[in-house]
Amino acid sequence: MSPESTGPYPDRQVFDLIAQEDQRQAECLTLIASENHCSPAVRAAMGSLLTDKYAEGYPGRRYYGGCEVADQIEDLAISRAKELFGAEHANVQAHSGTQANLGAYLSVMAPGDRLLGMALNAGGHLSHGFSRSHSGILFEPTRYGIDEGTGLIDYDEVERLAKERRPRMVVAGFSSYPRLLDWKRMRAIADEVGAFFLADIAHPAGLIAAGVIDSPVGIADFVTMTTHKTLRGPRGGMILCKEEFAKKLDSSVFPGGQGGPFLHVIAAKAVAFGEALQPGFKVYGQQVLENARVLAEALLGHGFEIVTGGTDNHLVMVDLRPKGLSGKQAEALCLRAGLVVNKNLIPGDPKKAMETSGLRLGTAAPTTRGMGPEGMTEIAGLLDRLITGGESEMAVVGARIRELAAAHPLPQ
Ligand code: DSN
Repeated sequence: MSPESTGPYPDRQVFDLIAQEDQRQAECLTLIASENHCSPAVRAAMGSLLTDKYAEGYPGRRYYGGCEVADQIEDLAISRAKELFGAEHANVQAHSGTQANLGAYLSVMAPGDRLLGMALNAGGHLSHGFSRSHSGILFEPTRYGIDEGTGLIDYDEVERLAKERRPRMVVAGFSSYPRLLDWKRMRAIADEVGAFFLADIAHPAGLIAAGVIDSPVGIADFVTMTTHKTLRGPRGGMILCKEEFAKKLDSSVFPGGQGGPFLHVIAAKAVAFGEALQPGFKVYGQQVLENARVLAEALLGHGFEIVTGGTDNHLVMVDLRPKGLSGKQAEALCLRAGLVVNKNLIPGDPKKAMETSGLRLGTAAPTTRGMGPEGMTEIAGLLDRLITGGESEMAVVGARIRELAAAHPLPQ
């Protein structure tokens, strides 16, 4: 979009920056596990006039006039979400994953109640009880970690902590755990201590929607997610729950935690759910998994350590210690060559979160661009050349990454 095409007062500053971002995304390869490239239809819905409309409340019960279309849009998003995940109830208003979690917590918890969630440095999320998150300030958090030897969740330890702390809410979910979660075991642990169980599927939501990994829907009381990661929708959140919690959940989201819903984003969520209901999305999910598996194997072949030895989802956690580089150094090298990745703590990491000993890679975005196993094998080789050779490899690797990006354009 040119600044001139935006109307009589072209804002060069902003639209030139947007053009720069378009170019950055097109010319680089994004391997950030929480990012993806949504469709032009999703973006068109987000850029629609719906952004101008206030619709506080829920379909049929709004505090503003003129919500006839808004109601249809939100109803459509809700019904598609329920169909996609086989859920009894869906709230599509949560602005983000963190808002979704707070909305779900506060529908059945009171300040001071206990929350058991995965520690941030073990792969959990800020909103699972981190001390400086509202989830850790409002509630009394206990955090479970992972076995530092295997990198896996020790469910016996989660059970022990649950029995000791008797939380009101048990949370399962992650932002950097490359394996599947045992939803049934977590449910059993929650039941043993009379707790609610929340499954945060922010990362694998698209894989679950595609039916290529197990779903916690029907097992957990609440299932929260973001809609922009593997689910490939607009930036936002969503909450599914059993019908018995529907009323409490809705009033916890609005008026509890938010005012007016973002109707333009809700419309874009509806579009993304519609896309995920197509048969092609299952193929996409299978390819994301296969690509991650191939990427992990190829990296192992280049002498990288991979946390847990591989992956069952879209995430590959690379332990850089055998290569003698920190995550921060590796991230900077990759970025200069056009490979966008993020540094990440690994189990038992001796380094701080701003330095780290690891990298987190994800295959959702390159798979959207049509890359397959061959591409993953090549990326592993390029990553190795960069990390082993450093500056001397920069020009050649950078040129090849630009070629790969050009050969795999963003969705249009
Ligand atoms: N920032 C997200 C991620 O990268 O996993 C979690 O909120």
